[in-house]
Amino acid sequence: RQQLSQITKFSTLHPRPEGHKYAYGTAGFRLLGSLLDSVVFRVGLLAALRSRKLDGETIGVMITASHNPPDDNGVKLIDPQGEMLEASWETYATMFANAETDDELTKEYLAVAEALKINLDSPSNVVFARDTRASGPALVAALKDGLQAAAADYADYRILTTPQLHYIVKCINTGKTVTPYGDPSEQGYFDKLSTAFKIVTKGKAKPPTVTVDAANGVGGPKLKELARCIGSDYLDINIVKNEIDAVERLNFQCGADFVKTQQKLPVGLEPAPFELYASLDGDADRIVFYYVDEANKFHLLDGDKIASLAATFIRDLIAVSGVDLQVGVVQTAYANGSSSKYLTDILKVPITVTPTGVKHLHHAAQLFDVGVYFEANGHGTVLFSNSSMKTLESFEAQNPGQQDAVTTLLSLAALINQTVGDALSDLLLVIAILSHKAWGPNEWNLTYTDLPNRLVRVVVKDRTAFKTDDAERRLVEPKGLQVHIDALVKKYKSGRSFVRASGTEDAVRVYAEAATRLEADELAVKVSDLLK
Ligand code: NG1
Ligand code: ZN
Repeated sequence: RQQLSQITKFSTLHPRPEGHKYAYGTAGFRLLGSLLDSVVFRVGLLAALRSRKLDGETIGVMITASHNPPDDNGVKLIDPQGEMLEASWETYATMFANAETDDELTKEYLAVAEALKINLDSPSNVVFARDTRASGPALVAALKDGLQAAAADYADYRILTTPQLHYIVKCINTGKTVTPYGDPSEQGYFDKLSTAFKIVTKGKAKPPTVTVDAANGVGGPKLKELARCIGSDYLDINIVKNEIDAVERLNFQCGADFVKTQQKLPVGLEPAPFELYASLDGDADRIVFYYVDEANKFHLLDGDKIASLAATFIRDLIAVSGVDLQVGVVQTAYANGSSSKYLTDILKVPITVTPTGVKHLHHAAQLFDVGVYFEANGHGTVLFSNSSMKTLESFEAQNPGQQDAVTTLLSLAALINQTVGDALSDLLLVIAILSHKAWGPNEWNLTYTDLPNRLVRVVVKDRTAFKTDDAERRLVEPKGLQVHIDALVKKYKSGRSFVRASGTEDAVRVYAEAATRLEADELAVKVSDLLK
């Protein structure tokens, strides 16, 4: 068939580097940009097949390496409702990427089509975008070759944040339904968020200026445009680390990952006490907040703090409105113990704990009427179920107070990117809540005090030997190790520690928390020593 010979022909232009083993992990394929040409070409083929399997629904392909260094790049697929690629297809992605020859690749393409009864002559639609990395344009060219070889129709959305592309994919696929998600364009995204933000903050004092570290990535110019759409009467944003042309500075000594893992300010930032600061990552799907006090001490407001702020606010609005809906929070083992305790004991909000990886959190959050999920590193969002939306839309308020609360809830559902964690949407959400509460970062931080914690990366001979259960909180293999961890943890007040294999790096991670900084560090070191 013509398509198959095209694939073999185009594939010769994108040879697979010898000896490299690829794997589609929790963040798609991610490695040095120079090793990705053949992978991205092959992802193009897979995206075309995926769309055909779903009757021509539009699939997204995002080229980014998020918080990783500038020379890295990556590629991941977005399913029709803006979710991550369905897990069973990750295997095909890995298989295509590792095919040894052009012929083998073509055979696998045909084999997948046959196994899944995909008609190769049926329509196929794909949209794609990339972040600001230097290797992006060449990888886009490889992707286009893949899409062309597989005879897919495609649209190039050029430079976007990851969550913007998720939004656009969902808009396209819901465009002809009774509940379209929005206009499938970047302007549509800005309009939806800015309109919602203005409704949510209507009648409240103008929020104080927020300084945002954009990690020298795509989030900077996009946030600038979003703020312009909102207007300076409603919002003041000061963007720093916004040199997208200095490609080598992407995520360098700044950005959400740096601030969260180093637990310190972006290099060069000179903060004023008690003012609000935030850092985005390289593709603007993560955000953390922070401030310094009068003694210049740094205080981090991470994903756990965002989750509890959002859960409290939404729970209170639901109570005022009189609507019968339940808010739940989804966390991972990395959530600070104090945050879990605060949610359970003080807020009385139910918590689900899932393994690391956004798709697990997202699915668990879908089981609540309103599900708030955040990884401690600042990736997360809030999901309103379809039935909650219907309940809110048809609710007949008995008084203006109830009406106000319902209007705010509905506007929050529009302000929050429901497809995936979105730093720009989360930024507006936090600002809106703080302005409702007339809080600064210090008041927000005082809701509970984080236990000191330490995350250590340990390189081991074989990380696959580390198997866990109980949402990664307990080791089942290597056998016997968990008993020793338990014995250590018992010696520390408020001690907690767990060990798991990283899904994105060849290492295991040790997390420890305890009542004091000294003890948390000591526990982390002692548990790490058990692994040697
Ligand atoms: P791994 O490498 O599996 O720990 C890291 C982050 C996750 C998530 C993924 C995807 C930590 C401890 N882990 O996973 O939260 O963001 O990368 O990028 O931060
Ligand atoms: Zn990211």
